[in-house]
Amino acid sequence: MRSNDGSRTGGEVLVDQLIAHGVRQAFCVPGESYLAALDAFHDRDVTLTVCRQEGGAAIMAEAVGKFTGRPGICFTTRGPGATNASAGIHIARQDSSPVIMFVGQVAREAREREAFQEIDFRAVFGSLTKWTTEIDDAARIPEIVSRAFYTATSGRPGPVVVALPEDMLTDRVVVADAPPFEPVETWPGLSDMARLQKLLWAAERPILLVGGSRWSENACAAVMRFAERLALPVATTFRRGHLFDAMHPCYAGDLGIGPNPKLLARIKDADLVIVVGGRLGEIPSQGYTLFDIPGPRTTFVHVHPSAEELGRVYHPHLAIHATPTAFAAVLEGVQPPNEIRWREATPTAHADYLSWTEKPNEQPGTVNFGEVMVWLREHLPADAILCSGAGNFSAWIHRYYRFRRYVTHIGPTSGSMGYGVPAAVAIKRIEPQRTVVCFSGDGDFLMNGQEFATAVQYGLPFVVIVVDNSLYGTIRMHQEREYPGRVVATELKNPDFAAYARAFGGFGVTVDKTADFAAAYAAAERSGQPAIVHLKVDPEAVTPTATLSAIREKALAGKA
Ligand SMILES: Cc1ncc(C[n+]2csc(CCOP(=O)(O)OP(=O)(O)O)c2C)c(N)n1
Ligand SMILES: [Mg+2]
Repeated sequence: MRSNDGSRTGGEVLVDQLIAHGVRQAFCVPGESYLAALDAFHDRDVTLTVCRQEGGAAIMAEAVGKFTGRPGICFTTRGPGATNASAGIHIARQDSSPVIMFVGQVAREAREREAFQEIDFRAVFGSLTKWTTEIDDAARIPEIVSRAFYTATSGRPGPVVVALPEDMLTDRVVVADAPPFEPVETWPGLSDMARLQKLLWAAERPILLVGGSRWSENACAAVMRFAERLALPVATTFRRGHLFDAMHPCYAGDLGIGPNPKLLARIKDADLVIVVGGRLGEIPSQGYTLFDIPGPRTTFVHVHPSAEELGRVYHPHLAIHATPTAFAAVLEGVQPPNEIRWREATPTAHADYLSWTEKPNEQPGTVNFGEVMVWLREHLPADAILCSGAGNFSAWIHRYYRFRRYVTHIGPTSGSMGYGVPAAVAIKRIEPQRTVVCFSGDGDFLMNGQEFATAVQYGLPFVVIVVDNSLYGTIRMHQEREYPGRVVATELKNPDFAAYARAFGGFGVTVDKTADFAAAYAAAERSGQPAIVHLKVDPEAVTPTATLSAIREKALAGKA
């Protein structure tokens, strides 16, 4: 309840800061530790989505951060809530997504006694976040929350954890709101761009790799225009396929797990590699084998929004400390050389991409997931948003789907299972008019499948495709490679996922033949409810190219 004397509780001041900084959606699992903050949502125009597990709430916040570039917000309770949420905080870190998690904390007077559910947040979250803090004085909420927004978004974005002692939230204070924050852009210098132009003029076989965060629709369009003017081949890095239109004549493909060998060869052979936005982490760098560390032999340009990332792994010939949005905005000033020596190679790179992704291989069993992905690529609207978790099933998405627009793929570059369902809930919540499709493995789905209940509770009609091979398939694949025939802890006995959907109040359908998929998907969409399409694939079909048995036999032959 708001008072008339101009004072507000700590909880009210906190929620008013969220509004001041433009927050319209937050995600939570309630806790008695932050009742006063919950109460402040009662009369305020911020939509609070109540979730079933804090891991789900934190992933929802991360998905909002990834989609909007502004901090996704979640609220959790002390030790048990915050530690449940830690998977989402880790994703925000690895994926460079802005997230602020507010956590209830024991009363100030009880601290350090290991009071009920007390944890030392700075110690527990210190290495996962960009900043972890605790607010001791309600009058400082505007200052600290403002800093949290700047910290989460500036440079390389990431997670911030703010602990809220329970009694601090009920203190009454008279304090002004903070002015609204705006993410800080870092612009490349004129001399940086002149040096980049010089390197391009000297190049024979350049390639641009785009990844990371701090992009926008305009920035992606500017990079596409630049690529067109210079006939420059462009590849996207792991799970950032949406940064460049796959059907653009300069698109050379996706540099993730199991990339097109022709793309890899092209990157290895390039005499100028320009990495924009990403870190070129372990997955896109193919286990750090693509370039020498610290000194790549090819001419290496790194454009990154964080000064700390430049030179961290790769010594760049040219380091440009800039956000991708600012870098893209000044690309118009870069002139092509008189003769573009690589002009002929770029259409070949695109043709190689198209033929690599055109037609799925034959697969064992009656469902070919590759053909399902091709059907979806031909039938989903170009602005449909695909959410996915981690597991081998995602290889078919990366291989056969062709992302055409910015943030049409929301997936964890951190490879965290259980991501898809909560991400789809969050995206459908903020973009209700867009088509949202979630892809989960059978293992992956059950890590946060409980958030399907959240989708039902809020009436969020999206379709989850559960790719069920009755396996922790990725691990089984590695197991067969390293320890052929010695199966341990990788087989799964699964529920009927269509019945699971119905039990939650959604729509469920099972597909065990490729030809039945289109009708099942149409029925799921028509239902107007959250829906699960349970896709039963053969355990042998463990990758788009190799069967389980073939992987085992190859490993056995190698050991013989
Ligand atoms: C949270 C989390 N736990 C464990 C892992 C390790 N892991 C990676 S893939 C995988 C199996 C995925 O199984 P499933 O979702 O069924 O997909 P599949 O590989 O069978 O297609 C596991 C256990 C992980 N990446 N993330
Ligand atoms: Mg599986």
